[in-house]
Amino acid sequence: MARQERAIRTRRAILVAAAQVFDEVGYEAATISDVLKKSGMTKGALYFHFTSKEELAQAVLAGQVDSLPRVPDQELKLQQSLDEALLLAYLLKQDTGDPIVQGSVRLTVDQGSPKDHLNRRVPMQAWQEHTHALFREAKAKGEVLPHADVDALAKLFVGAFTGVQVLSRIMTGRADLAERVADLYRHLMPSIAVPGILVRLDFSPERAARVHADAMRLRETEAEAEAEAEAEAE
Ligand code: XVR
Repeated sequence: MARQERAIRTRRAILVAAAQVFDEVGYEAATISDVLKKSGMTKGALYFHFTSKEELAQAVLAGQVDSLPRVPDQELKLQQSLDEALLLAYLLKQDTGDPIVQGSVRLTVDQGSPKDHLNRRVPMQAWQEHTHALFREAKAKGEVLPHADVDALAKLFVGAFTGVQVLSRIMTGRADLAERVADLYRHLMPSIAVPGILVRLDFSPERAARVHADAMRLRETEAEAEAEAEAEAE
């Protein structure tokens, strides 16, 4: 294995372990030695990639949006946006979910203290931009009501998602998150979608597991294609 590839894997293993530790005990209580224990890496390897707990947390936060698998493209961009929300809900679920996503979201929504110097705006900014871009695409395709302000709506959706996520975690340990997210979209979409598109959207919470399975399959196919291209290049 090329040295560079090994370094990328080591860095990723450390980040996964850090996200798990942050999710379990929160930022304040987490220690580098917890991360070392969980990752099985050496101190030297960790400090080669990250110089402090703060840097680890910032890297986990920065990777929040990019660490998510892509959902399959949909003809309706508003359905694709709904699918992304359902996928995120699924990945946040305690047992079936993804530890990096859970850990980074905990870091994001924990209020923390100004002394921790964590920049929680980084992932939220990325979500706003990502959601805005998808809404803009939907608008260009004629899915969106002409007077709708897609920038304001993107911010509203990110804020509302965060709100139902926190509430669902408190009330049910996120067991009902997919349902809450489906409800959210059912109620907000009429402010964005033109009527002809609205009736074609699938809001069922059961869709979350299907979107997740499809996204994982897509990720595997892409990884295989990448490995093949690499083998050919050698
Ligand atoms: O932007 C998002 C979607 O487009 C749905 C609206 C999700 C934003 C999630 C923000 C994240 C940070 C804390 O979730 C939290 O609870 C996919």
